[in-house]
Amino acid sequence: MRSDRTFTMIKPDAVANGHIGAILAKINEAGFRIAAMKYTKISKDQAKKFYEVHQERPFYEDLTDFMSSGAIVAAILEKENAVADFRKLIGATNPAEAEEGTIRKEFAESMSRNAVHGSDSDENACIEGAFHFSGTEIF
Ligand code: IDP
Repeated sequence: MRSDRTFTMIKPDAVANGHIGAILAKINEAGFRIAAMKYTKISKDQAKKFYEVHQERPFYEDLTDFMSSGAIVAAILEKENAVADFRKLIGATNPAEAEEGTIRKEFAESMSRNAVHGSDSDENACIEGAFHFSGTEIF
């Protein structure tokens, strides 16, 4: 299992609010290389599959409605220690608890509309990357 890749999505709130460029700048400044990227939209069924692990949680319907409500940017990012370093860069799930300088502190609207996704393990980074990209789309 490689540890130098993570998977991210710029979520519909941040896209609609015009933050794609600023968020990508922060990602680049933090030393991540973009290995794959697409501007896309996921269906409700794809969102349900992607967030399957949360299916028993009370926010599952709202989360999957939201994630399928508008365009997103999906990307695979490369850097040593990618998963942990990217989680640090995005900050806590709840932007009210996110540290200064993190992406969620700066761009998230709320706990549910929190601007970005970042994989939580090397295994999930691999699964989530494969959810959006085929081998020939990763450079
Ligand atoms: P993470 O994105 O920081 O890893 P997770 O616990 O994996 O957080 O939750 C996935 C996503 O579900 C969060 O990013 C957020 O959009 C949403 N979410 C998590 N907990 C809540 C909640 O208590 N209320 C509403 N939405 C939530």
